[in-house]
Amino acid sequence: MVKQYLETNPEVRAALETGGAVVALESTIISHGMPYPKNVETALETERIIRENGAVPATVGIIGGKLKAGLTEDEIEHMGKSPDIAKVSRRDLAYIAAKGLDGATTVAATMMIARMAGIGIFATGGIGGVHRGAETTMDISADLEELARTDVAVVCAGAKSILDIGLTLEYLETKGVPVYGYQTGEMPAFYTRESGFKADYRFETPEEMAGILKTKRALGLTGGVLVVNPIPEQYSMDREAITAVIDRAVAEAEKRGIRGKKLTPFLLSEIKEVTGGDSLEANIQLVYNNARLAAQIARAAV
Ligand code: PSU
Ligand code: MN
Repeated sequence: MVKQYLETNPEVRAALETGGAVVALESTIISHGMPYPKNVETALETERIIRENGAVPATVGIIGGKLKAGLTEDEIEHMGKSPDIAKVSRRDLAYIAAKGLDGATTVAATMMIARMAGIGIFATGGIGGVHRGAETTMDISADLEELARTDVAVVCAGAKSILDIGLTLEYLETKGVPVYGYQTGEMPAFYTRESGFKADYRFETPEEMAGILKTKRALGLTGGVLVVNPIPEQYSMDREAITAVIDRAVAEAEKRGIRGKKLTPFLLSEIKEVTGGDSLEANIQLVYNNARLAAQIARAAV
């Protein structure tokens, strides 16, 4: 039984039972995406923003083998501070639960646990996707397959150009995952508002997006939806400068032979080193921006 492993915290459960708005959040971004203590501060502030916008936050992670929909403050601190929390995607879930271990959930695993708990909206920074050079490495994030199969709307700031954004969009199209741009017709590139690639559809208000999600449900269409929300102008980075930094990070990873689940965290930390923290600040601000939009969509959807 799923119940044996899934623990939905009382506040989240109460909101779900009374038809309230809930927004899921991931924990890989805490354990493997940002340094301590900024990671914990950011996670807690993200939860506050969701509350401020009328929804209940549910930060997802695995503690002692329990799949938690809604971590406590102490558990978030633990996720951010402990150096050896496993990065958990779909393939890792059963092992970590069976062994009673701790795990930080990626977009893929967070979508799975959100769905088990009955949460339909999830906010994060950026998704994983098709890595550059995937035509030889076959490095394609399990996040994309999860978007194909699991019925959760993911609000993000697009994808970093550590990925091949064009191929990522092609993959999503093949899998039938729509990309909706909030007040933009562009696919944003995380640190920048533009990528040169198009989103599938543009929407103007949270209510409009909630209406589309309702129609999708009424049609019995399962699978994920990607909502892309560009980083606010005042925090966006210079496209050329960040592209050069990312290119160097990708080359460095290749030189050192870094592959598999270590690749994304390595690239993120390289970028942070080179930009001296500017990229971290941009990352934090775009997460807040996504949390706000996700809470507004969740409220309009109930
Ligand atoms: N991209 C980011 N920041 C992140 C991640 C991706 O800009 O923190 C994390 C997310 O948790 C995402 C995961 O689900 O990395 C993807 O890892 P991989 O490429 O190994 O599937
Ligand atoms: Mn990968």
